[in-house]
Amino acid sequence: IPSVNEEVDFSEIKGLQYIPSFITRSEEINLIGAINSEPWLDDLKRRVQHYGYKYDYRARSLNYSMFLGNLPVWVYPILRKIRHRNIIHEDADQLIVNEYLPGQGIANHVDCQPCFGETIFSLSLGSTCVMDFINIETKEVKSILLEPRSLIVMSDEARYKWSHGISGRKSDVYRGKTISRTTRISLTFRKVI
Ligand code: AKG
Repeated sequence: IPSVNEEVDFSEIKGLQYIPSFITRSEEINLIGAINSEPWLDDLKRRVQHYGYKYDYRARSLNYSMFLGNLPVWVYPILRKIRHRNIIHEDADQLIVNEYLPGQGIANHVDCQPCFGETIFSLSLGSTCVMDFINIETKEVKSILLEPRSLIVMSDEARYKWSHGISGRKSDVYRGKTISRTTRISLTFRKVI
């Protein structure tokens, strides 16, 4: 299936890589099933699950990162695929699972620089959504459509010079088309340093 993003020149954001159809539909269904059989936390505006090292943002010190246990076995095939496909990565030891209902989003942010390694990757399941990248200096905005089963890799300038976020909307307009959102689950992998 051709990806709508194929024409987007990702070199405009150095270090941004977008891989459509990174997993198959059946892998996606199995992952959603595994995630939904784990307990969700309601401590943010959306439901989340934390695995590996959980960083305590309020304490702002790595002494306060808590080891919650190993990453769950159901993500091992994804981590293996990332290694085998030679995607720039560090071995992730932290996973955040975010669930976005239509209308929910995440504020634009740059992932904490001294806390996490140089590469962050995020796998999308369920719904499409538009992710906005904002250049910290120039304020230039670039938006890309994240499709279900795609993987986005942020390193270099994409990691440090651009913030990323998702507006809390029920639908997105992308290339002149309105695309309704359904429930989206993302898996964001990072290395705690
Ligand atoms: C985060 O958890 O810091 C994210 O940026 C999540 C991004 C996503 O949902 O793909």
